[in-house]
Amino acid sequence: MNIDILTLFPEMFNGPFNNSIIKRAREKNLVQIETYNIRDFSRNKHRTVDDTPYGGGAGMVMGVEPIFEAIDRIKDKYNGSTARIVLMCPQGLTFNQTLAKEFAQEEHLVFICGHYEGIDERVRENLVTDEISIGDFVLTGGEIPVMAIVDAIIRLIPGVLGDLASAEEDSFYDGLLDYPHYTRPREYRGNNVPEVLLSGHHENIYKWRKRQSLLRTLVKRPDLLESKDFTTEEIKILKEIYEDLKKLLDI
Ligand code: 4G0
Repeated sequence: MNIDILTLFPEMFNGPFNNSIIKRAREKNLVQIETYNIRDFSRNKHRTVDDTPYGGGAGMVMGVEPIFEAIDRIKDKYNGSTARIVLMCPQGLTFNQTLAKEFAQEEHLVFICGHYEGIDERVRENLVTDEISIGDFVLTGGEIPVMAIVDAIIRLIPGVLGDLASAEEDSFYDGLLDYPHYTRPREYRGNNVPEVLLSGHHENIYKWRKRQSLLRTLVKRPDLLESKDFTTEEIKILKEIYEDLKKLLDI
């Protein structure tokens, strides 16, 4: 996969994209990431990329020319790429794992990191295919959202995580929260590891984990269950949870 990022601060990406799993994915050529400094596409003497808004008002607006020319450069490089062009902004569609999976199927993605109070509307009208947000809050720029989204996408590219890890994840908690994890020691300051995990009984362990995932999701994020397709096994465990609760609450 090719990922191109338009930003005023390319150095910001050095840390996140040159460490750990993303670093390894790049070394293995599973993903090529390139940053472009929007300022390099400014044609004026002071290399500015923003200007005062038509119609007046406070603040500055990111201009059209540098962004169009940067996109031209990228399209040339891939000789007329049909890449999705994603603008990071708080008004966008909220990013989630479903979108991460969708983007992970693409061969080429372009991200535009906006700044200032706004961006000339003609960028949206002519270039942008997707407006994406990472949540209902405002940051100083789109860089940190791009880091988060690119990380979420890259870990889904085949070969980036261990095949075992990714396959397990897909089947086990599709739309559920993770179950609790423990490692040695089996007792720490009076806190014990659940007995079932020490039993070596794989079927019981599997069922305990599934139940924990379902319980956690029910308690912490019930909204996730509304759009989930339950397996027959999950429905069985949910009914057991329901019966246990009835007994507990005497109803
Ligand atoms: C306001 C994304 C702010 C408008 C970007 C960009 C938060 C997010 C910014 C724009 C951001 C998020 C119109 C490009 C930059 N803050 N929640 N700040 N435009 O994902």
